[in-house]
Amino acid sequence: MLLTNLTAATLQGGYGLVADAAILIEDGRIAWVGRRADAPGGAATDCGGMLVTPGLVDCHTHLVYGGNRANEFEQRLTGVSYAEIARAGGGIAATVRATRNEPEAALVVSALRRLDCLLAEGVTTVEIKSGYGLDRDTEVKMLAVARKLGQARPVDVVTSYLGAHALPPEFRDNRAAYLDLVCDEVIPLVAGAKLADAVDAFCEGIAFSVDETRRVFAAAKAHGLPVKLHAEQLSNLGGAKLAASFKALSADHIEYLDQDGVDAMAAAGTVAVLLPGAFYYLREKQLPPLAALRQARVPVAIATDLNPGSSPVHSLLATMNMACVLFGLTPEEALMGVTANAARALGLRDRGQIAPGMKADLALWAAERPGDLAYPLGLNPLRAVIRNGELARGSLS
Ligand code: DI6
Ligand code: FE
Repeated sequence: MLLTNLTAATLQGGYGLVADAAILIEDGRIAWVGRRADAPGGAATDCGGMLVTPGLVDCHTHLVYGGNRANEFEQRLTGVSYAEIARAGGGIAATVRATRNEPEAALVVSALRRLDCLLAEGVTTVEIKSGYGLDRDTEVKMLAVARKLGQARPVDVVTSYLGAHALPPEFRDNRAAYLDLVCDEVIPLVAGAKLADAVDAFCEGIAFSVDETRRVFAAAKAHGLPVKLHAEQLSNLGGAKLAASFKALSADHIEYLDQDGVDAMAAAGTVAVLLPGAFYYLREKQLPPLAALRQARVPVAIATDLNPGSSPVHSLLATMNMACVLFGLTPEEALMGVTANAARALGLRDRGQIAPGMKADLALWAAERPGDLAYPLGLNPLRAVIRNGELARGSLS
């Protein structure tokens, strides 16, 4: 397939713009990209001047879950805090109860509705975490649902086991026994069954300590799984530094990250994943240290964090806009954050750029320039998606 009459944002070193571009696709991969005038011959598909980018990558979601927490959104707006709701048995614990009670088929149906919102905006790779089951069987159920989503839709699903998300109520008086379950039983199981591609944890005062997280990471490494971490979201515990010491793929949230943490991430090649949706919903004030991350050349990705509590955000385009308006990213950084750097945050070196040898996952937009993607809110300029070299959505003309 030879695509012509495109403006290509290749994401090679920034936007990597090629005007009047052509792209040759062979066997599901990009075979060639460049100026149309230099393109190889053969039958061409005229794309009518559309903008083409790599397919988008949402590298941090919790989109498989049971129930609904709109009631908590209403409560918070009458002055009850996120922490008070959690102490009263709501919050993550409420979603855990609902997720345990829902059959797998029902979880697939509700998750597909959320996933379809992302796909409608050009997402071709999505990461999905467990962490709302906490017991072995419900965690396995969540990861199995995530795998099924990838068979039901034209999207690559990458999974993370997030057993260390919250302490389940049945272990209230025995934290060590819960970590035994996570490390000695569930990690070996989900690694062996290839249900999880990575292991995540929530390192925070209200969740797990640095020492507890270290134990989880050691078990992950022992079973050959890479790690990533919810770190420095509400306070600075030094989680990102620990993550970097395990060569983590990413440290996520990181509003409270300090210079020590930035330097450790830079040295380890750990990606900074910013989640402006959670910052927005929780009306946080502490901004992530963007200047220090830029200075240290830490790659920055952004993601929806789609979850029922702190970030019921179903739009990666809106997330790009929030990253610009709330965190001060440039539209170019925002686009890098949902393509090249998001792929890197998942350890995937075969996507996120339009370059020879890369997977032919492309999003085509009715837009003149790549800066148009982060600029509006609520406008979806997507016209077509190509996945593995085949048209998966929309039309090319
Ligand atoms: N950090 C978050 O913001 C979410 N999980 C996490 O570790 C919150 C998830 C929820 O409130 O359900
Ligand atoms: Fe999260």
